[in-house]
Amino acid sequence: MFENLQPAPADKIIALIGLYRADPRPDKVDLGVGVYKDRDGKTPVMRAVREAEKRLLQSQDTKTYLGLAGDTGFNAAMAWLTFGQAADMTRIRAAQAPGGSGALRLVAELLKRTRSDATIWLSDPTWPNHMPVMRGAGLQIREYPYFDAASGTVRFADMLAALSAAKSGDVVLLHGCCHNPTGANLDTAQWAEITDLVVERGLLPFVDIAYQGFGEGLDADAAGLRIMAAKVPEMVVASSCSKNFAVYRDRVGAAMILAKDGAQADVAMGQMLSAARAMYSMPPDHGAAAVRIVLEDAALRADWEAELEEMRLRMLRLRVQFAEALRRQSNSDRFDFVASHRGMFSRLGLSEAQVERLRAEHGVYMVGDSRINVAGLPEDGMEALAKAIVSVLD
Ligand code: PLP
Ligand code: TYF
Repeated sequence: MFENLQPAPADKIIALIGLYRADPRPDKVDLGVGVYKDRDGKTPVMRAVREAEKRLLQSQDTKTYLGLAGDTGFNAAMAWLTFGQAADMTRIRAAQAPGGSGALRLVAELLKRTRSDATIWLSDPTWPNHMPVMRGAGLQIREYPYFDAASGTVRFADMLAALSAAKSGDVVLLHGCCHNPTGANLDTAQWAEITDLVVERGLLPFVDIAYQGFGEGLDADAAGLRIMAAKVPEMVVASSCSKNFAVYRDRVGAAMILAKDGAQADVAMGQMLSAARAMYSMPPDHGAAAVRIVLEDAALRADWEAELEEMRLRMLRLRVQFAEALRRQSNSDRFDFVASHRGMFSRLGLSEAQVERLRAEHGVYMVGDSRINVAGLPEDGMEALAKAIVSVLD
């Protein structure tokens, strides 16, 4: 039977992990996969998460099933973390999901059940997994322009114009903060404008928030989503704890629904859980239980917020240092946008051939579209890295 299969194309971001590991050069630089790293290149378990895991180990006396929505305490805490204290919780429901990716798929399945011919608009460019996840759920895909590579900024007028052509009932996927792969984000005034547009045209906003706390701070990173939630009749959200709790492999995320009223929220939640049942039944517990313990305990939560803030500030510092080194090495302001971007990523605007040369000649690894993971920038090798980058420019 399998003789009929063709090899599947590799996930280009994940493939970089193996390429980097196999490279024997001691001064190689990993700017590939979007995983936070400290100064030593390590991705440690966060202090509060480790403590929560200890408590879990001591207190957990059963591993019996929890149910399709997973840990209800986790779900409530995630709804508050995302929508904030001002939100109308009577209209919001949250279901634990296997990572942000699982949450994206779960929401997409709900959309498919709601509207079998649903079209979803993705930013061009977007995270490469958005396409297969949405297609996998059977949604039609359209794209809206998002990024101006020359200036490193959002093509907001073009984005608005494209979305003005969307049909009532179409879905618009927005990155809540820290846009992947570009690092260019909407400001709050732009979120307000998009909110007016989706209300006016009857579009459904779908916010993917995978880096809350990595850009401007925990609340600031959710500000756009919250502006929207205060005005729109309905919206859906996929949130990930992979990065901001550093629980990547434990697969922790939440799929959330804001409905017109509590009764519709309950029906939508029931359909979403029925979709979960058809895919994997129940989500994995461990990571979500640890996150719940952190969010419900004032001291652990404060420690988590403090460590997250250290990570955020480190990435900001690296951005400034890198932009300065590139300015010196290139004698130009061409890369200044790196300092004003937010989150883990920036797109440098290099060609695939230039990215390949950096890998082959300098041991510098980045995604083929010239996306860099800012957390991988070498604090003590910034000048050499900037020099290598400038050396492959035309
Ligand atoms: N959405 C975006 C934009 C991402 O970059 C990621 C990657 O981490 C995710 C969602 C979901 O990640 P995970 O499934 O690991 O939580
Ligand atoms: O974009 C990234 O690098 C992260 C991690 O299939 C990631 O979001 C990359 C690819 C993938 C899953 C996660």
